[in-house]
Amino acid sequence: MGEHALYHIKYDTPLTADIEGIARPFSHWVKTSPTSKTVATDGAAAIQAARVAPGQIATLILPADTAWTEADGIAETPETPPPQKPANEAVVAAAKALKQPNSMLFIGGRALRAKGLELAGKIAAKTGCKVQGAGGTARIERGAGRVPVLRLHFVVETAQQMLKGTRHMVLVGAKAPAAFFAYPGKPSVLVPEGCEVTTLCPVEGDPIGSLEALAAELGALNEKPAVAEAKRPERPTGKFTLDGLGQALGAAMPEGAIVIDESVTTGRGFFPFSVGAPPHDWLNNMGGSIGFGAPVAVGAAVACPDRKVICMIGDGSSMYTIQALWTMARENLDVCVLIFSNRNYKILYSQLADVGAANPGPRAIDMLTLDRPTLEFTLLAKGMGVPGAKAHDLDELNKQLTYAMSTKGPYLIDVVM
Ligand SMILES: Cc1ncc(C[n+]2csc(CCOP(=O)(O)OP(=O)(O)O)c2C)c(N)n1
Repeated sequence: MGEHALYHIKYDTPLTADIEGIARPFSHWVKTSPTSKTVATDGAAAIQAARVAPGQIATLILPADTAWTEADGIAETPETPPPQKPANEAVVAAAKALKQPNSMLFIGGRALRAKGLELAGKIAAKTGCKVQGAGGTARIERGAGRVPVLRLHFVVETAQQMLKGTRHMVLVGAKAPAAFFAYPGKPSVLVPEGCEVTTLCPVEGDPIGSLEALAAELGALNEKPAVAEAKRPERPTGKFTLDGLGQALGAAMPEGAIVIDESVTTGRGFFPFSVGAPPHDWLNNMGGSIGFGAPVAVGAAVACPDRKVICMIGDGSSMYTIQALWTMARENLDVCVLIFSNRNYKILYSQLADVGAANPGPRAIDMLTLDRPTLEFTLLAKGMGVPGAKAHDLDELNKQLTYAMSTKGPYLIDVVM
């Protein structure tokens, strides 16, 4: 991150600010490198900090004059301390818990990559435990041949239903499940009453090493995990339904697709329709602030130019970072952007009801609608150099998806719901 030359700060010119203070809430590691001589070693330390499990944000602030004064040369990046392996007692305790009836392996972080899921699948095959994904999942490797997993639902009652009856929960790379928000009369803690929780691996631990140790302790390493078979849904037809949208996606996504999911209320039930699609990655927002989808799609497409990126965004969320379309055009990134135009901040209606505001008045409703004027996403895209089209029903969407999947470069589909 840039900063004025430090000798310039006392003149209080524009852009003078407490930059460390701004960066700190979003960073695990913050440092201002005072001179060009320290930039290399501080840069190496920042890389080391960023590599600490499960992945950290390191912010290195560089005063302007570090760019125009002599440096000392390249510094070696120190080894990153490896994440802690679980103690043997923790492995034994987790194995004991999972051997009980109604047990659950609750996983997050790197446990959701193919290798972690395979180990979780072996453990489930051996013990009969349920495998449940956390609610916040940065990246899941899924599709045909992989062990399928569901994310814990955002809605409290649905999440409780998913966890119901669990008596023993073992955490690997995840915190004990808690509701996203507090609501009057609803629990913050989602762990069922009387359920015993065992932490095998904390979020900053080593999920793969932990699952390996657990599988070995259980004698599960040679088990055959239940994997998703290769199977796509039929192409749906007719009017839009949420399931139909999931089917259209499951029918169209190519092997190696990177799906960015900021679909908010629209895509919550999409997983079953792509469980047997060719292997792909599914990226979700770990934070909760909207606007993550389009910039993450840019990053994914730059990182993986040979893979199709499918970026699903709610119409409300899309408006926070819509300028990413211009970057997609400028860099000719292979991204298919799907905007779900339900003309509302739909999730906020249920949030309002959940805090007890059952009958919102016209002014409240007005703050949740996105219809006056109607957002013309194909025109916005065109203005930023991205071609696109509207889809008014599932048949049009199938056609648009077929076209977008068979051509390279950015393309936007406005799903007019
Ligand atoms: C930066 C930021 N601003 C505001 C919010 C509050 N918020 C959460 S979801 C949401 C609306 C999302 O609307 P949309 O993307 O259209 O999806 P829908 O709810 O209609 O499915 C808002 C405003 C937030 N989480 N982050």
